[in-house]
Amino acid sequence: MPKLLVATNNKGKLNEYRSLLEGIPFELVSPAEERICLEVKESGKTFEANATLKAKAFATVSGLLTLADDSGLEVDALGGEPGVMSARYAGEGASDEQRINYLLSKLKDVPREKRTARFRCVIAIAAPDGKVRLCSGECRGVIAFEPRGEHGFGYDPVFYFPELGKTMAELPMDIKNRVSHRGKAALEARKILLEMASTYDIPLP
Ligand code: ITT
Repeated sequence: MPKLLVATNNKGKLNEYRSLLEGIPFELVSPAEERICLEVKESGKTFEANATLKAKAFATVSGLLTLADDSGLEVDALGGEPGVMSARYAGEGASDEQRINYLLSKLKDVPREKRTARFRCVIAIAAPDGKVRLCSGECRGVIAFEPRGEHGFGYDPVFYFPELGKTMAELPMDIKNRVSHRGKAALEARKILLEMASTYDIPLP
């Protein structure tokens, strides 16, 4: 099977993609497994631009078909912040806990009905020849007043789904993958990858 490099340094994302892309006719490999150590400067202003930057950079270095995602949280009461700054919201090197505390402090006077937010995910699939395909997904929720749950990563403990009565971090990974921004984007990515596999002459599942 040809390899697909899942170009992320975020272990939470990598685990989710291993489950989300199960059964596709590519061998999923990580940068660590390919001995690639690369930090791409995310200088774009949009998720699309940054996903493309990451996927292209890793595809060039590895020579492999590469999938990267740029994702994050957009909070309505903060005019869409942290957006593309989600990973760096409380400064470089901050922990998930510090980012959550920073977000909660910014929202401390915001009442429940104004705490609406969405997670967005843009996936870029880049071939070593420079061609890129994009797909995206989003999910809506409310920012909770305090963290709850142990699953997932990032802002999951404060991203609350009113219709499920749970935060994203209270959902086991298979349920998160059914409702999440990444899960929705990955459904599209799966279609694109199956299409690409047919051009590699691989038997489809
Ligand atoms: P890579 O660039 O190496 O993939 P990263 O963590 O820096 O890893 P991003 O630049 O896309 O990835 O930043 C996304 C940030 O948005 C991530 O660090 C989380 O803080 C947040 N985020 C994205 N998806 C999330 C999810 O499913 N659950 C919780 N937080 C998420």
